[in-house]
Amino acid sequence: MSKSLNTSASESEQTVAQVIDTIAATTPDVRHAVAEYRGQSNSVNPSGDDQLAADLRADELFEQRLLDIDGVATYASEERADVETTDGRLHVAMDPLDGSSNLEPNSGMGTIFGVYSERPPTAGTNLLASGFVIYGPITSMVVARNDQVREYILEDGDKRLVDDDVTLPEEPTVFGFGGGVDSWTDDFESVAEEIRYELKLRYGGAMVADINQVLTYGGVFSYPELQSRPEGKLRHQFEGHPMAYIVESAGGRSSDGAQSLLETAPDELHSRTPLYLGNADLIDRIESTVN
Ligand code: AFP
Repeated sequence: MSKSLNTSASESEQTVAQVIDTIAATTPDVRHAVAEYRGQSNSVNPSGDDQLAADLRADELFEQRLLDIDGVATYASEERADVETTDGRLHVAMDPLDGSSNLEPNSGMGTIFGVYSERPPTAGTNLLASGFVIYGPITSMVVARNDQVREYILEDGDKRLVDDDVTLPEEPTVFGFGGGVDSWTDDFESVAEEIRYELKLRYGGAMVADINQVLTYGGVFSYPELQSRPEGKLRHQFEGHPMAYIVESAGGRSSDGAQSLLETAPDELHSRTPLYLGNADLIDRIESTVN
């Protein structure tokens, strides 16, 4: 590798590390926002979902702090229509508060992020790192980078490593399927019915928590193609890609129903995609049924 390529690779690595540390350091303020900004904002996000005041506050906090990092060129978020730009090399795409409809019942929610080498909308193959935070009984963070998945406990925004090699258990135990039986296609319903008898249901309404169940116990999470909505519900760039990168780095598989989600690119910044994530055998099985 030439010297300048070496330098740019190490600068990118440094920026990725700064992004991860900045997101960790912002989590105490996001937790505070979750408690303080519980009401509706009277606005909708670019995908048409109602925005809570906490969604907007979390988005504002991450935008300000991430764009302050020298190497970050753009900030894209589920909560804003356009990509915010400044000078830099890398690009961050986020769901600042995933599962915010869990705020009212005081259930789990989180933050999802991806760091890309190209400006979004872009393919999952351009991810350099991704991760999520869970604001549960404790605050934890899972980060995938350089083919390795690590889990941290966050204390006052500082990371404490608890697992330096998160790997999907070989024997799957849990499943979580979004959308509802009445909305599923016949193909998905048939394979879901089989899996229902093999695994234990875990579905919490926040992808962060449901994916962490799969990483912990093995299994499958899906928000599939729906009869009335072939594109499913979840956002390709903000939720699909980062989670696909984590699950694949942990030894599992991702699919949009036909191929790895990472091989795909959203048509537009806020496009949605059906998604299937988890142990490879289960994803192979679902893919061969729905495709
Ligand atoms: P909210 O952020 O609007 O609560 O949506 C959460 C989410 O995008 C994802 O985290 C969940 O897996 C999924 O939607 C839950 O959708 P359902 O409410 O349709 O089950």
